[in-house]
Amino acid sequence: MERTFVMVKPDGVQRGLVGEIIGRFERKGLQIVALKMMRITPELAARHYAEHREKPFFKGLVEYITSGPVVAMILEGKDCVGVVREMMGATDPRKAAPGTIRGSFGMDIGRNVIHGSDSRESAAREIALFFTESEICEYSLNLASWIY
Ligand code: FUP
Repeated sequence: MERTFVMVKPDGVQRGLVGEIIGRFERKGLQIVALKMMRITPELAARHYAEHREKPFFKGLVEYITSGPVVAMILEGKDCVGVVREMMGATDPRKAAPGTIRGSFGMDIGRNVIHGSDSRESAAREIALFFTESEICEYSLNLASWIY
């Protein structure tokens, strides 16, 4: 079973979209195995977005992601990384397909509501950055045989 890292960004929290977004993943059939509200420090932001360090938007990205609390979670399910990416939609919300999370709720690439890992490798790295082992709950859902 695959895991991915997902985060409702500060604009999603401010706009009251946390329940809507988590609800979509739950209804889809993905299992929440870790969940917390937290404030991202500039240090954590720099590590999380290390691949973008040289990009012109990096400073604004760090200011945005540290500007208010986020809701971080680990989701589990078959092909979870790809399923979440499809549900999120394209990075630029104006280009994201209607019905996706960004396509439904966003208007600006610098305020794109949600983050989700882009590969299994990124997921493993980001899960380790944001969560300790003791924050992850292993539990079986009796629903599993109805979803798969
Ligand atoms: P994604 O994997 O869809 O979150 O997109 P990227 O890793 O390419 O970008 C990470 C974040 O940088 C995006 F969520 C938004 C921000 N970004 C910009 O602000 N401007 C850009 O031109 C590209 C990305």
